[in-house]
Amino acid sequence: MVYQIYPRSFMDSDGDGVGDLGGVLQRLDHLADLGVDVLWLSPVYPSPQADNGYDISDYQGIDPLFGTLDQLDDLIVKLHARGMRLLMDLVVNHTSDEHPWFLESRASRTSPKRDWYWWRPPRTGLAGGEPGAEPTNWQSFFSGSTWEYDEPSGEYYLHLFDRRQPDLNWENPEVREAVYSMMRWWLDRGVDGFRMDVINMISKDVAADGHLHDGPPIPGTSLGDGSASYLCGPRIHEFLQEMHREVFAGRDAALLTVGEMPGVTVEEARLFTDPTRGEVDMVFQFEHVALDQGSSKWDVRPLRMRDLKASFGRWQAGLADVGWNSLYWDNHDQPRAVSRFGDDSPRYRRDSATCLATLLHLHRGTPYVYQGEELGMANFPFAGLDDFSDIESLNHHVQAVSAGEDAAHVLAALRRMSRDNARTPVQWDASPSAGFTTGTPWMPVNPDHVEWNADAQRNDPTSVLAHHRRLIALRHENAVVALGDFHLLLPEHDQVYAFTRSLAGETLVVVCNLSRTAQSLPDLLPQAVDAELVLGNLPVDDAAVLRPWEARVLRLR
Ligand code: ISL
Repeated sequence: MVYQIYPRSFMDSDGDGVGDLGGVLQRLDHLADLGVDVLWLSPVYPSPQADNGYDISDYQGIDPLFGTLDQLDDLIVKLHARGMRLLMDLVVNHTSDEHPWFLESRASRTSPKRDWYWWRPPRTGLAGGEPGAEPTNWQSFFSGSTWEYDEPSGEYYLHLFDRRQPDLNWENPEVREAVYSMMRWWLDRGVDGFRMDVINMISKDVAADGHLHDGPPIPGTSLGDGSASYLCGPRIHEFLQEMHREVFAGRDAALLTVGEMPGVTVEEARLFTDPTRGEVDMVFQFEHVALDQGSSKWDVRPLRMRDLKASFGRWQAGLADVGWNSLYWDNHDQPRAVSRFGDDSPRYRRDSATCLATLLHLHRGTPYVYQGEELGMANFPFAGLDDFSDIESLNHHVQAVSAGEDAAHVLAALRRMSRDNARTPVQWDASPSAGFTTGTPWMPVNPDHVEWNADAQRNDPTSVLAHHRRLIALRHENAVVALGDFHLLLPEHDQVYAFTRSLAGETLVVVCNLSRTAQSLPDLLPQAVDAELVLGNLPVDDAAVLRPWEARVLRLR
């Protein structure tokens, strides 16, 4: 399994309130105890931190905020000594607007690096900066147009995310070679692979004359949806195959790559992860984290269990013979799973966190655990707008309120969906700063840390932490968990999520009650009633009754 560290919120070693590499080094025992195989480290490179490091100004260094290159080297050595591997975050769809490449590109229309980014003149007949003069109507992920006007040169540059994150032009072979050479440099240093940020956005659908196409209008705005022009664009497979050849070929076959791919379909994922094609090992898909959303992530809807089953079920089936799934509930961009898919009321928080974990870890694929998920960390009780820090949340608030949305309604959506929910400090102990820092934490610690923390759980066999340890060990020790075929049961049931995993004559039945209502097992799965209990999240008093949020892994006799 892969454990994700968002360094600024993991552990602070120098008291400045921001987590750092020294902090990661101090907490290696926690990772080893859990059974982590691979550590994915979110960006630690020099960055103005407009998007907490996803805006990189130097790909080959460490931001002093996080420490030094020596510490990174030390981390590689210490992880390897404990049998763990390190994945770095590769953010190459865009750079920071303070990256020297962009500064040079911006300097003049004739700069040798002008073509390293997407520069375009204003729309014909309109003056630069005038509303509607943007080269395309695309809406950016972080609100507003994807185009920023550069007064001195009279042209716009493209940014799918914030204006401080200009998109690199992958059409230019020099850009690609610069990226590959940087990747080789990290591999030569000993890192074991990359998690590739929005990697399915690097190829844009551009006409031979350089023209980019408008997208369909987005209702209620003057903007359009440009995603058809940049999600899995025309050259995406070519670029990833080239990267594979130029960077990974001939190196250790154990190197690992995972491509983050918003909007990727199962059919595309089969191509991306087919080992014979030489692209990436697995992708992060977004289908299951969009099931509780309407027109946007801020339009929160109730999740229907059968939709979740249908979605996971299709991905399991789609990548059964070719390719490989990555499995996640949480990461630094998602609200906390126990609050979102589980039940974070005091009565059911522990049970639902362990139930969700069982469900995820028993699927076929590589499970990802995001820091704090193994402790059952929950969403933050945001009081007001001042408590938010994330660029996406703040930009959305400005835009939504200025478009006339009710401020209280916008705030309510932020509370549930803001990425800040995932970014509060990891709760190590019950002390005032949760053992995260001796200073003032950059984001407030969740007040529930007095009860919910690693210290309280480490030696408690019933804890969320102990349950994660057991799930991870179960996969390590059982080939059927790692490799068995997946078969969905009860597809129409709205509370019980059940499936089998089978390999070489052995069959496990996994049954999870994702509700507060007790369920009768004989009515649902008679074959499971007298099966052998391999792992459960609650003590079983009555084999016939699945209690609220109970999960069982059973072996058919
Ligand atoms: O967070 C999201 C949900 O609203 C997505 O739009 C998210 O921005 C998208 O999944 C891409 O995420 C990645 O790239 C972003 C960065 O802000 C995210 O933290 C990163 O995971 C830009 O680099």
